[in-house]
Amino acid sequence: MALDFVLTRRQMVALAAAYSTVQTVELLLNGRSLGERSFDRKITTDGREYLETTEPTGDDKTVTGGPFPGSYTSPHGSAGKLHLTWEVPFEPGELVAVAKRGGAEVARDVLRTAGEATEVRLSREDVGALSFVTAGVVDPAGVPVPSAEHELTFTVTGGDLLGTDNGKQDSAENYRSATRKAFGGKALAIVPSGADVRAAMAAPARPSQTTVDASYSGSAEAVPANMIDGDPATAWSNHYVKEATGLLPAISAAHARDWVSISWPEPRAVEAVELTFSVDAAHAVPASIEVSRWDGTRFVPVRGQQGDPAATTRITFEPVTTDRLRIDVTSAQPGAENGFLGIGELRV
Ligand SMILES: [Ca+2]
Repeated sequence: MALDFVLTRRQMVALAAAYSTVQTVELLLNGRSLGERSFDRKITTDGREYLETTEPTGDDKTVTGGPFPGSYTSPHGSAGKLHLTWEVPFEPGELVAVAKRGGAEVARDVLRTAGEATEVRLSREDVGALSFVTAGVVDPAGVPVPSAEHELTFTVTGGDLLGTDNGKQDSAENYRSATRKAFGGKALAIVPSGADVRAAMAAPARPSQTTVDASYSGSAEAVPANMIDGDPATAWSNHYVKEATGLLPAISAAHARDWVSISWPEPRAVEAVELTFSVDAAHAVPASIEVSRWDGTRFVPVRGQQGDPAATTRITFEPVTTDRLRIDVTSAQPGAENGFLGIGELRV
């Protein structure tokens, strides 16, 4: 029995996936049931039973016939997924998956919203002459912080450090260095079994100037920095066009929502943001704008927000003292080719 989650957290909507060898799983968010989902029982071509949902997956355009055109065909002409999914509006707290057989719980897995990264916890697995020591960044309650990218430094006594890694495929860090950035909140040190390992976490560098970020950028030319370069002609944008491949058709479908954020080196009082949105064949003014401030642990919506979405708009709110704001924007035409969002300038 194995149960796990994949959580794509985009602050507002989480996609929870449960992988299970049990047919039925119930998902609960802060104690509220989000419903049960079940696999169907299917048979492989060599006669063995396995679990799969029955639904179009849209992952193979070369399939033009049968009951699920456009989807990879599983044995005996069906299609489906090997995991169960729920789309969950984001709220901080606890997400629990309960696997059930005949209505009785047989396994559960829990994901909790992490707070501020404050310490490193080590776990080790001995394999023959080697120890694989995993360093995990956690919050004060011990909850893993999957977004942590702190630099970790390993100190080894009673043996030599043999190597470090973090699972990031495009990392250019040296595998023999004692210092490694966390990826997904984790890094790994390999040492001779019996060696003692400690790990220290460097505080993330405070930005020395105003910085900006975004949940997603559609291309290398449309980066968040374009929002604060003083040039209205350059913009951050979530517009993308995925070229067609052998299996998948070209895709250019606007996200339902994205966010941008802005941070300063020191907290300051703010009471308004000014935004200029891109309006052209691909971009439209957003359907909604929501401003949140960082309270030291999480983003919370500002109070008294006023101002309607427009090509150039000023959003005001009750004054707050903060070092970070986030602006959530939703598309007026989600899924369409002309519902993308672009911000030329963001002024606070
Ligand atoms: Ca600009």
